[in-house]
Amino acid sequence: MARIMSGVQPTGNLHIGNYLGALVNWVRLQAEYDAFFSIVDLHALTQRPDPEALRRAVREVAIGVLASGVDPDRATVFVQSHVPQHTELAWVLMCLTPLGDLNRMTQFKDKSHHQPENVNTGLFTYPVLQTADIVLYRADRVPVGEDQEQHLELARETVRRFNHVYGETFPEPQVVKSNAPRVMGLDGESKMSKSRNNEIGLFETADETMQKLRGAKTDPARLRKTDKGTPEVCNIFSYHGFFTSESQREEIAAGCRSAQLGCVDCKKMLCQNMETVKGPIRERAAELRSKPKDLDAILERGAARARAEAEKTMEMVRARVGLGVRA
Ligand code: AQP
Repeated sequence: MARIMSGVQPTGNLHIGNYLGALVNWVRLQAEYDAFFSIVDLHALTQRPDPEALRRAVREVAIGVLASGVDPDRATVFVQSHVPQHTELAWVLMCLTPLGDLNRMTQFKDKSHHQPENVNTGLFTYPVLQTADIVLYRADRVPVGEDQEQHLELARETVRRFNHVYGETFPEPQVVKSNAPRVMGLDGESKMSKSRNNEIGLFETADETMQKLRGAKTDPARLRKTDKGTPEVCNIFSYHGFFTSESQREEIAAGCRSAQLGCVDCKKMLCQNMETVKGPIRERAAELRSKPKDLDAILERGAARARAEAEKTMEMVRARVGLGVRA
């Protein structure tokens, strides 16, 4: 069975961008692949989170992954820092990665811009740790959103370099494209992000979501209810693409174009449709939250399997690069 690996950062609450862009795929792919899904807490340290908040976020993100339908009996679900081999391999790969390659990473530039007070080395070497996350499990495929494609290209380059220098060791990981590679934020300007305050939370109630939707950008040319709108340029209409049936979308588009349907009503319909997805996830999350020991056991089981696989890889890597004492 081919293998996939993917991760999610515990940097805040999961949002519908993470759900549509990543988790929906994870659930689909766990049936076809030997899947490794990680809550990548070492990556989250690049944002210097409050320790208690980080611990909480790790649990909440794990709960979100499971509540979305990832089955720990099928997939290996684990926390990155429970497998120390990630950082060991990252160091080996860092020693193979030219500075210039990392300098080109747009996410580093973007994140440095958004946290100018904390442009740390971890933020810069983040893609190398991400490469280690993938190749540690010798993954063939990696499901990611559009924002991660450049990092994946770097991972492939690193694999080629390692295999060239030390002999064929890792498969070159291929991207599995998401059906929702870039879900936009409520601002309609940047991708939905945990740290940008532009998100619809996966665990939010319908009331909380509606409150956020009220202030969300729509067709900028539609200033009054009586103005005719253009659904194709409306961010809210793009969300309908993920949550609303085709026939209702056609009705909404016609109502918007003719000014028969106002933006608030359009948002209410979206909120209702989202709730049919988010409601059951919220219920499963509440159930998981009420049994913390079960969650611990799931994550410990996942970590044990991940460590065993990671150690197999590291034994090979250490031997190839010349680490360890051997006669
Ligand atoms: N807006 C998005 N649209 C589609 N996919 C998305 N992903 C994230 N945002 C969107 C995908 O979700 C997975 C996990 O992402 P992550 O938590 O590891 O990091 P991220 O991409 O940096 O997500 P955020 O929410 O933007 O986090 P912060 O604000 O902390 O940087 C990945 O597969 C990602 O592609």
